[in-house]
Amino acid sequence: KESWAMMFQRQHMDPDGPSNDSNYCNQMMRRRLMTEGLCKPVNTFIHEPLVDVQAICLQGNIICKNGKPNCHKSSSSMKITDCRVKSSSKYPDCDYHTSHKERHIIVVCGGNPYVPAHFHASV
Ligand code: T3P
Repeated sequence: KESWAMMFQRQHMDPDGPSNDSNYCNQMMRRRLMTEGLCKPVNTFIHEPLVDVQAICLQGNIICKNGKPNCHKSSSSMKITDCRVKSSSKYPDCDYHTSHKERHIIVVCGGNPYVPAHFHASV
């Protein structure tokens, strides 16, 4: 079974990316299996080394939007790509806007070892 940690890596890690074309999200959302059953509406890919993203779990502990205390904000800004489904998109032809950004990211950490399990937000 896929663990939360493995699922986070599948859905959110692309350290060697992005390829600089506007089709990035259409390709990656399909390749990473987020267009099965529905088009996942919003998803962020992180273009930084895995160790640097895992290290966020040791940084700034903050309260998540749901009131839980296990959110962590990166001390540096990170290269990310936000994928957001277009309003004209019709499943199974999932069609996404691609936007490259540099932001601090907030992840939810869990488990032992204590590693990223969910993407929370970028700020
Ligand atoms: P997951 O829990 O699989 O990481 O918030 C619901 C989902 O949307 C959650 O998926 C995280 C994802 N999401 C992003 O990937 N980027 C964002 O900026 C936001 C707000 C949500």
